[in-house]
Amino acid sequence: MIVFVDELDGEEKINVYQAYDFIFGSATAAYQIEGGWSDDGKGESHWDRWTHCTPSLIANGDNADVACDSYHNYKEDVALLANMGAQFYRFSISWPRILPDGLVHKINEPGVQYYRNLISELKHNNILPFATLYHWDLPQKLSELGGWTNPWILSWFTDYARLCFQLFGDDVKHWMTINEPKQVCSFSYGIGLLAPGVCSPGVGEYLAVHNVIRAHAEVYHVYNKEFRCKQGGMLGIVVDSPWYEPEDPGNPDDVAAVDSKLLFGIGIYLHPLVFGDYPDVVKEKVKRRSEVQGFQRSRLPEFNDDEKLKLKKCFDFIGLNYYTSGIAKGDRSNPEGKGCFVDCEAIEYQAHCWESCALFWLKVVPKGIRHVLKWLTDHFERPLIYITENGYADNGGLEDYARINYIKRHLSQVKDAIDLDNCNVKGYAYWSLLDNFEWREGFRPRMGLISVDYRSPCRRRTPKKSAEYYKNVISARAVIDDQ
Ligand code: PSG
Repeated sequence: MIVFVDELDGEEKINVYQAYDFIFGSATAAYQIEGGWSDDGKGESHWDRWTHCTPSLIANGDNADVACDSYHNYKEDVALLANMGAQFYRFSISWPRILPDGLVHKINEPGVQYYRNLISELKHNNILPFATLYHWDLPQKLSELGGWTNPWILSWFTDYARLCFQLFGDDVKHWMTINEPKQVCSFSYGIGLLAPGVCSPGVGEYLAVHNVIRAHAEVYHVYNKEFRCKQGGMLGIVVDSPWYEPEDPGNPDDVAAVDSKLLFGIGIYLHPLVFGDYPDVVKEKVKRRSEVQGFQRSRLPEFNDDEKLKLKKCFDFIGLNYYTSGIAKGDRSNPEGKGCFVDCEAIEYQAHCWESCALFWLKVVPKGIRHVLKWLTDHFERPLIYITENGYADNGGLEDYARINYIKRHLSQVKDAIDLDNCNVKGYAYWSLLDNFEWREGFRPRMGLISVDYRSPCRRRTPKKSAEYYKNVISARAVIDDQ
């Protein structure tokens, strides 16, 4: 049994926000659970458009029009969280539910009310709300204008964020701007596998990167200037990455490939937000390759001097989503670039011997979470980190012992990262509270602690064995081995 100690006591336990030194919770995202896709004046998101217009790109032709119907069942969701003893709930706010066409001139009051209700329900149950502003459901109208590749997104996103702080900031003390910029930039605008499906590797991809970073920074400064004093919360960004093992640890090219993968996947966002500019390795590689390809200048845009100053130290915490690991191999034989991260001069694959599950890309490699935490700690001045996602997919069923095993093994690596590597990790959210719409994979992979019956009109929820296990972990504040 490994215990997560509660270091604060006595006087310091002033209110629920400070009561725990390490908190346990669970996570979801609006599009994946809410449903009510056009209810009460909600606007269309680019995921609504993508699933409706190209169902052939989604497993089974699924869409999230109804999903878990959390738009109507949020009270039950909160009751299930409360029953597990969850200390925080990471959910996301749907931008088009609040602003149907993405802009602040038209606010959808029922959408606002939905989040007010959800947040007050959480509050009544002593569960901290952790709100993500952008978990991929961009208003369709803004998507048509280029979405994250249009620099105007800086003001669109900032206006939306400011509104959320005004509306919910008295109760929400943990804000996350963008979920997984790597998926947003490299998948949505690079290889085109997520909505809106733009295929522009190394071009549109970097425009999105540049805008995501600057938009996050704008929002951080708005929070600092207008809200921090009176609301006293924190604001972070959520990154995701596998850990990578070098194919041949004795080959310097493979060892460098590990760093290159991590720099293109997360360093490209976090390095500017800590030090004010892209990592040198990233700038050099993109410049060299752009020149070889006949571009007059690097495909990676540059920050001007004002921006460089403004970007430095631009978050209070990092959210880390960790699921799996890969093997990296140096590869310069790819001058045109293909696949994800066209310029990183490395390829990746997964080992056959790693335990697999119901999602093809998710192999179970628990020690990777400790390595990523250590990498973040070493590269970004020992940041405060919350694990904002970590989870396992199966094909359904309530006796989910493989999920229990996954949680147990990852949590004990997190504990080692804290105790042995001096990482500043303060919380863990299991992905996901509920079985939900798993993007391109539709409803087939089941990742919830709670099972959802999609055939029942009310989307009946039933806790799995893992929910019981997690409840015991939370109450013992310990990784329990005997289950
Ligand atoms: C995250 C990490 C990887 C792939 C996909 C994601 N990876 O390491 O290869 S997406 C992420 C997302 C959430 C998903 C969940 C499971 O934030 O919405 O449902 O992971 O795919």
